[in-house]
Amino acid sequence: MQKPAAHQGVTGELAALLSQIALVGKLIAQDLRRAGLIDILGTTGEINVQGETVKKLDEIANETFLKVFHQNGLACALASEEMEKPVLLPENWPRAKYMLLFDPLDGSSNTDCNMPLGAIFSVVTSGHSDRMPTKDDLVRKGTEQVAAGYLLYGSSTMLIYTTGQGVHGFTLDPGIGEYVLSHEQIRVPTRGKVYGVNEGNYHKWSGGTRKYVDYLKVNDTATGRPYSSRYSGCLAADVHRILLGGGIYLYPGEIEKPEGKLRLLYEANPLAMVVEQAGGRASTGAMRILDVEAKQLHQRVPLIIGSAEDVRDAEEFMQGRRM
Ligand code: AFP
Repeated sequence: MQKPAAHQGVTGELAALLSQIALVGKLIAQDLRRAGLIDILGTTGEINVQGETVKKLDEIANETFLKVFHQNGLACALASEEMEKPVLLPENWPRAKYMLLFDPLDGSSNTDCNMPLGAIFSVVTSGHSDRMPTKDDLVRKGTEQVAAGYLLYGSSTMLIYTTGQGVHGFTLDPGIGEYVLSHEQIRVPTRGKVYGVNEGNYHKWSGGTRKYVDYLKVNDTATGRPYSSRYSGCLAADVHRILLGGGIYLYPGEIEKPEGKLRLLYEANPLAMVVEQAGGRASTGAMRILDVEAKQLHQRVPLIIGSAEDVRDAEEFMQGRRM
Protein backbone atom coordinates (compact mmCIF):
# COMPACT_ATOMS: atom_id res chain seq x y z
CA MET A 1 0.00 0.00 0.00
CA GLN A 2 2.95 2.32 0.51
CA LYS A 3 3.86 2.29 -3.17
CA PRO A 4 1.30 4.56 -4.83
CA ALA A 5 0.94 6.58 -1.64
CA ALA A 6 4.67 7.24 -1.47
CA HIS A 7 4.88 7.99 -5.19
CA GLN A 8 2.24 10.64 -4.99
CA GLY A 9 3.27 12.74 -2.05
CA VAL A 10 0.58 11.34 0.23
CA THR A 11 1.46 12.19 3.82
CA GLY A 12 2.02 9.42 6.33
CA GLU A 13 -1.11 10.47 8.18
CA LEU A 14 -3.33 10.17 5.11
CA ALA A 15 -1.75 6.83 4.18
CA ALA A 16 -2.44 5.66 7.76
CA LEU A 17 -6.05 6.79 7.49
CA LEU A 18 -6.49 4.86 4.22
CA SER A 19 -5.03 1.73 5.74
CA GLN A 20 -7.47 2.04 8.64
CA ILE A 21 -10.30 2.08 6.10
CA ALA A 22 -8.72 -1.06 4.67
CA LEU A 23 -8.89 -2.53 8.18
CA VAL A 24 -12.60 -1.69 8.39
CA GLY A 25 -12.94 -3.58 5.10
CA LYS A 26 -11.24 -6.65 6.56
CA LEU A 27 -13.46 -6.62 9.66
CA ILE A 28 -16.70 -6.22 7.71
CA ALA A 29 -15.70 -8.74 5.04
CA GLN A 30 -15.09 -11.27 7.81
CA ASP A 31 -18.67 -10.79 9.10
CA LEU A 32 -20.14 -10.89 5.58
CA ARG A 33 -18.48 -14.22 4.79
CA ARG A 34 -20.42 -15.83 7.67
CA ALA A 35 -23.49 -13.59 7.53
CA GLY A 36 -26.02 -16.38 6.99
CA LEU A 37 -24.65 -18.32 9.97
CA ILE A 38 -24.35 -15.78 12.77
CA ASP A 39 -27.73 -14.03 12.91
CA ILE A 40 -26.67 -10.73 11.38
CA LEU A 41 -29.09 -10.69 8.42
CA GLY A 42 -32.45 -8.93 8.41
CA THR A 43 -33.48 -5.63 9.95
CA THR A 44 -33.10 -4.01 13.36
CA GLY A 45 -36.69 -2.73 13.27
CA GLU A 46 -35.49 0.88 13.16
CA ILE A 47 -35.74 3.60 10.50
CA ASN A 48 -32.63 5.71 9.85
CA VAL A 49 -32.23 9.45 9.20
CA GLN A 50 -32.79 8.79 5.47
CA GLY A 51 -36.22 7.25 6.21
CA GLU A 52 -34.92 3.79 5.28
CA THR A 53 -35.23 0.52 7.20
CA VAL A 54 -32.01 -0.22 9.08
CA LYS A 55 -30.45 -3.62 8.42
CA LYS A 56 -28.47 -5.31 11.18
CA LEU A 57 -25.45 -5.15 8.91
CA ASP A 58 -25.91 -1.38 8.41
CA GLU A 59 -25.55 -0.97 12.14
CA ILE A 60 -22.60 -3.36 12.41
CA ALA A 61 -20.76 -1.65 9.56
CA ASN A 62 -21.39 1.80 11.04
CA GLU A 63 -20.21 0.68 14.48
CA THR A 64 -17.08 -0.83 12.92
CA PHE A 65 -16.14 2.51 11.28
CA LEU A 66 -16.80 4.34 14.55
CA LYS A 67 -14.81 1.88 16.68
CA VAL A 68 -11.80 1.83 14.38
CA PHE A 69 -11.70 5.62 14.05
CA HIS A 70 -12.33 6.26 17.75
CA GLN A 71 -9.33 4.14 18.61
CA ASN A 72 -6.83 5.25 15.99
CA GLY A 73 -6.88 8.98 16.62
CA LEU A 74 -6.57 9.80 12.91
CA ALA A 75 -9.80 11.79 12.41
CA CYS A 76 -11.31 14.69 14.35
CA ALA A 77 -14.87 14.24 13.00
CA LEU A 78 -16.90 11.41 11.49
CA ALA A 79 -20.16 11.70 9.56
CA SER A 80 -22.14 8.72 8.36
CA GLU A 81 -25.14 8.23 6.13
CA GLU A 82 -26.58 6.18 8.99
CA MET A 83 -26.31 8.89 11.68
CA GLU A 84 -28.36 12.04 11.92
CA LYS A 85 -25.51 13.98 13.53
CA PRO A 86 -21.77 13.66 13.08
CA VAL A 87 -19.46 12.40 15.80
CA LEU A 88 -16.92 15.07 16.76
CA LEU A 89 -13.70 13.85 18.38
CA PRO A 90 -12.15 16.81 20.25
CA GLU A 91 -9.69 14.42 21.92
CA ASN A 92 -8.01 13.96 18.51
CA TRP A 93 -7.84 17.62 17.58
CA PRO A 94 -5.54 19.39 16.57
CA ARG A 95 -3.30 16.33 16.10
CA ALA A 96 -5.74 14.81 13.59
CA LYS A 97 -6.67 17.23 10.83
CA TYR A 98 -8.82 14.90 8.72
CA MET A 99 -12.58 14.38 8.79
CA LEU A 100 -14.16 11.24 7.37
CA LEU A 101 -17.60 10.98 5.76
CA PHE A 102 -18.89 7.53 4.85
CA ASP A 103 -21.72 5.31 3.74
CA PRO A 104 -20.83 2.32 5.92
CA LEU A 105 -22.82 -0.28 3.98
CA ASP A 106 -23.82 0.60 0.47
CA GLY A 107 -26.49 -1.51 -1.22
CA SER A 108 -27.91 -2.86 2.01
CA SER A 109 -30.96 -4.35 0.26
CA ASN A 110 -28.43 -6.92 -1.01
CA THR A 111 -27.52 -8.19 2.46
CA ASP A 112 -30.02 -11.01 2.73
CA CYS A 113 -29.43 -12.51 -0.72
CA ASN A 114 -25.63 -12.74 -0.85
CA MET A 115 -25.26 -10.02 -3.46
CA PRO A 116 -22.46 -7.41 -3.60
CA LEU A 117 -22.14 -4.72 -0.96
CA GLY A 118 -19.80 -1.81 -0.49
CA ALA A 119 -18.80 1.15 1.64
CA ILE A 120 -18.03 4.60 0.24
CA PHE A 121 -15.82 7.23 1.89
CA SER A 122 -14.70 10.81 1.51
CA VAL A 123 -11.87 12.59 3.34
CA VAL A 124 -11.65 16.35 3.88
CA THR A 125 -9.39 18.43 6.10
CA SER A 126 -10.88 20.24 9.08
CA GLY A 127 -10.13 23.57 7.43
CA HIS A 128 -9.39 25.56 10.62
CA SER A 129 -6.18 25.27 12.57
CA ASP A 130 -7.41 27.55 15.38
CA ARG A 131 -10.56 25.71 16.43
CA MET A 132 -12.20 22.31 16.58
CA PRO A 133 -14.45 21.66 13.53
CA THR A 134 -18.22 21.89 13.85
CA LYS A 135 -20.95 19.95 12.07
CA ASP A 136 -21.07 22.64 9.36
CA ASP A 137 -17.38 22.18 8.53
CA LEU A 138 -18.20 18.70 7.23
CA VAL A 139 -20.58 20.11 4.63
CA ARG A 140 -18.09 20.72 1.84
CA LYS A 141 -17.97 20.89 -1.93
CA GLY A 142 -16.65 17.79 -3.71
CA THR A 143 -13.63 19.69 -5.05
CA GLU A 144 -12.40 20.04 -1.45
CA GLN A 145 -11.99 16.29 -0.92
CA VAL A 146 -8.39 15.22 -0.34
CA ALA A 147 -9.10 11.52 -0.78
CA ALA A 148 -12.07 9.34 -1.64
CA GLY A 149 -12.86 5.79 -2.53
CA TYR A 150 -14.84 2.69 -1.74
CA LEU A 151 -14.64 -0.81 -0.37
CA LEU A 152 -16.29 -3.49 -2.44
CA TYR A 153 -17.44 -6.78 -0.95
CA GLY A 154 -17.96 -8.90 -4.05
CA SER A 155 -16.40 -12.16 -5.04
CA SER A 156 -13.25 -10.50 -3.66
CA THR A 157 -12.92 -7.68 -1.18
CA MET A 158 -11.35 -4.61 -2.76
CA LEU A 159 -10.29 -1.13 -1.73
CA ILE A 160 -10.28 1.49 -4.47
CA TYR A 161 -9.03 4.98 -3.64
CA THR A 162 -7.75 8.24 -5.02
CA THR A 163 -5.82 11.01 -3.36
CA GLY A 164 -6.19 13.22 -6.41
CA GLN A 165 -3.39 11.62 -8.44
CA GLY A 166 -4.99 8.68 -10.17
CA VAL A 167 -6.98 5.73 -8.92
CA HIS A 168 -5.60 2.51 -7.47
CA GLY A 169 -7.25 -0.76 -6.55
CA PHE A 170 -6.17 -3.29 -3.93
CA THR A 171 -7.53 -6.81 -3.57
CA LEU A 172 -7.64 -8.51 -0.18
CA ASP A 173 -5.74 -11.79 -0.32
CA PRO A 174 -7.56 -13.88 2.31
CA GLY A 175 -4.62 -16.33 2.44
CA ILE A 176 -2.29 -13.73 3.96
CA GLY A 177 -4.92 -11.30 5.28
CA GLU A 178 -3.35 -8.39 3.38
CA TYR A 179 -4.36 -6.14 0.53
CA VAL A 180 -2.28 -6.43 -2.61
CA LEU A 181 -2.05 -3.75 -5.28
CA SER A 182 -3.95 -5.37 -8.13
CA HIS A 183 -5.14 -2.40 -10.23
CA GLU A 184 -2.63 0.43 -10.57
CA GLN A 185 -3.66 3.71 -12.27
CA ILE A 186 -7.15 2.65 -13.34
CA ARG A 187 -8.49 4.45 -16.43
CA VAL A 188 -12.17 4.38 -17.35
CA PRO A 189 -12.71 3.82 -21.11
CA THR A 190 -14.05 6.95 -22.83
CA ARG A 191 -17.15 5.02 -23.94
CA GLY A 192 -18.72 1.78 -22.81
CA LYS A 193 -21.48 -0.64 -23.73
CA VAL A 194 -23.22 -0.98 -20.38
CA TYR A 195 -25.81 1.14 -18.59
CA GLY A 196 -26.98 0.77 -15.02
CA VAL A 197 -30.20 2.37 -13.79
CA ASN A 198 -33.28 1.32 -11.83
CA GLU A 199 -35.59 1.21 -14.83
CA GLY A 200 -38.60 0.52 -12.63
CA ASN A 201 -38.62 4.29 -12.13
CA TYR A 202 -38.93 5.00 -15.89
CA HIS A 203 -42.34 6.64 -15.66
CA LYS A 204 -41.18 8.95 -12.87
CA TRP A 205 -38.33 10.42 -14.96
CA SER A 206 -38.30 13.57 -17.05
CA GLY A 207 -38.75 13.24 -20.82
CA GLY A 208 -35.01 13.82 -21.45
CA THR A 209 -33.96 10.96 -19.16
CA ARG A 210 -36.52 8.62 -20.72
CA LYS A 211 -35.37 9.54 -24.24
CA TYR A 212 -31.72 8.91 -23.32
CA VAL A 213 -32.43 5.45 -21.90
CA ASP A 214 -34.62 4.65 -24.94
CA TYR A 215 -31.72 5.75 -27.18
CA LEU A 216 -29.37 3.28 -25.48
CA LYS A 217 -31.66 0.42 -26.49
CA VAL A 218 -31.88 1.24 -30.19
CA ASN A 219 -30.30 -1.36 -32.44
CA ASP A 220 -27.58 0.55 -34.31
CA THR A 221 -24.30 -1.27 -34.74
CA ALA A 222 -22.61 1.88 -36.09
CA THR A 223 -22.88 3.50 -32.65
CA GLY A 224 -22.45 0.30 -30.64
CA ARG A 225 -26.05 0.07 -29.47
CA PRO A 226 -28.01 -1.51 -27.91
CA TYR A 227 -26.14 -1.20 -24.63
CA SER A 228 -26.39 -4.02 -22.09
CA SER A 229 -28.26 -3.32 -18.87
CA ARG A 230 -26.48 -4.16 -15.59
CA TYR A 231 -27.81 -3.04 -12.21
CA SER A 232 -27.02 -4.67 -8.89
CA GLY A 233 -28.63 -2.28 -6.40
CA CYS A 234 -25.17 -1.58 -4.94
CA LEU A 235 -23.78 1.70 -6.22
CA ALA A 236 -20.16 0.84 -5.44
CA ALA A 237 -20.43 -2.42 -7.40
CA ASP A 238 -22.20 -0.81 -10.34
CA VAL A 239 -19.70 2.04 -10.53
CA HIS A 240 -16.82 -0.42 -10.15
CA ARG A 241 -17.98 -2.33 -13.22
CA ILE A 242 -18.06 0.92 -15.18
CA LEU A 243 -14.72 2.12 -13.80
CA LEU A 244 -13.05 -0.97 -15.19
CA GLY A 245 -15.06 -1.59 -18.36
CA GLY A 246 -16.76 1.70 -19.25
CA GLY A 247 -20.40 2.69 -19.57
CA ILE A 248 -22.79 4.75 -17.52
CA TYR A 249 -24.62 4.57 -14.18
CA LEU A 250 -27.63 6.80 -13.56
CA TYR A 251 -29.71 7.59 -10.52
CA PRO A 252 -31.51 10.56 -12.08
CA GLY A 253 -33.83 13.06 -10.51
CA GLU A 254 -37.55 12.38 -10.87
CA ILE A 255 -40.35 14.77 -11.79
CA GLU A 256 -41.73 14.65 -8.25
CA LYS A 257 -38.32 14.26 -6.63
CA PRO A 258 -35.81 16.29 -8.66
CA GLU A 259 -33.08 15.85 -6.04
CA GLY A 260 -32.94 12.10 -6.74
CA LYS A 261 -32.06 9.51 -4.12
CA LEU A 262 -28.31 9.38 -3.64
CA ARG A 263 -26.46 11.39 -1.02
CA LEU A 264 -24.06 14.09 -2.19
CA LEU A 265 -21.51 13.85 0.62
CA TYR A 266 -21.43 10.09 1.20
CA GLU A 267 -22.00 8.70 -2.30
CA ALA A 268 -21.92 11.16 -5.22
CA ASN A 269 -18.89 13.29 -4.25
CA PRO A 270 -16.49 10.45 -3.43
CA LEU A 271 -17.44 8.40 -6.49
CA ALA A 272 -17.26 11.51 -8.69
CA MET A 273 -13.72 12.15 -7.46
CA VAL A 274 -12.71 8.54 -8.18
CA VAL A 275 -14.28 8.48 -11.64
CA GLU A 276 -12.90 11.89 -12.66
CA GLN A 277 -9.46 10.86 -11.47
CA ALA A 278 -9.75 7.82 -13.74
CA GLY A 279 -10.63 10.05 -16.72
CA GLY A 280 -14.43 9.71 -16.52
CA ARG A 281 -17.20 12.21 -15.84
CA ALA A 282 -19.80 12.72 -13.09
CA SER A 283 -22.76 15.02 -13.46
CA THR A 284 -26.18 15.84 -12.07
CA GLY A 285 -27.36 15.99 -15.68
CA ALA A 286 -27.10 19.78 -15.47
CA MET A 287 -23.71 20.34 -13.83
CA ARG A 288 -20.51 18.71 -12.58
CA ILE A 289 -21.11 16.83 -9.30
CA LEU A 290 -17.89 18.12 -7.71
CA ASP A 291 -19.08 21.72 -8.19
CA VAL A 292 -22.46 21.23 -6.49
CA GLU A 293 -22.79 23.55 -3.50
CA ALA A 294 -23.14 21.41 -0.38
CA LYS A 295 -25.75 22.83 1.98
CA GLN A 296 -26.66 19.95 4.27
CA LEU A 297 -25.05 16.81 5.60
CA HIS A 298 -27.67 14.47 4.16
CA GLN A 299 -28.31 16.37 0.91
CA ARG A 300 -29.43 14.32 -2.08
CA VAL A 301 -28.40 14.78 -5.69
CA PRO A 302 -29.05 13.14 -9.08
CA LEU A 303 -26.00 11.17 -10.24
CA ILE A 304 -24.97 10.38 -13.81
CA ILE A 305 -21.47 8.88 -13.79
CA GLY A 306 -19.10 6.87 -15.94
CA SER A 307 -17.36 7.08 -19.30
CA ALA A 308 -16.92 10.71 -20.37
CA GLU A 309 -18.63 10.35 -23.77
CA ASP A 310 -21.58 8.41 -22.35
CA VAL A 311 -22.16 10.96 -19.60
CA ARG A 312 -21.93 13.80 -22.17
CA ASP A 313 -24.60 12.08 -24.29
CA ALA A 314 -26.87 11.76 -21.25
CA GLU A 315 -26.38 15.45 -20.40
CA GLU A 316 -27.34 16.46 -23.94
CA PHE A 317 -30.61 14.51 -23.73
CA MET A 318 -31.37 15.73 -20.21
CA GLN A 319 -30.71 19.35 -21.13
CA GLY A 320 -32.94 19.05 -24.23
CA ARG A 321 -30.01 19.64 -26.61
CA ARG A 322 -30.62 16.27 -28.23
CA MET A 323 -33.93 14.53 -28.89
P1 AFP B 1 -27.77 2.25 0.84
O1 AFP B 1 -27.83 0.80 1.09
O2 AFP B 1 -26.54 2.88 1.40
O3 AFP B 1 -29.02 2.96 1.27
O4 AFP B 1 -27.57 2.46 -0.73
C1 AFP B 1 -28.43 1.98 -1.69
C2 AFP B 1 -28.34 2.94 -2.83
O5 AFP B 1 -28.16 4.24 -2.36
C3 AFP B 1 -27.27 2.58 -3.87
O6 AFP B 1 -26.28 1.72 -3.43
C4 AFP B 1 -28.02 1.93 -4.99
O7 AFP B 1 -27.47 2.13 -6.25
C5 AFP B 1 -29.38 2.54 -4.87
O8 AFP B 1 -29.56 2.97 -3.53
C6 AFP B 1 -30.44 1.56 -5.18
O9 AFP B 1 -31.66 2.20 -5.12
P2 AFP B 1 -32.99 1.56 -5.73
O10 AFP B 1 -33.31 0.40 -4.85
O11 AFP B 1 -33.99 2.66 -5.65
O12 AFP B 1 -32.66 1.15 -7.12
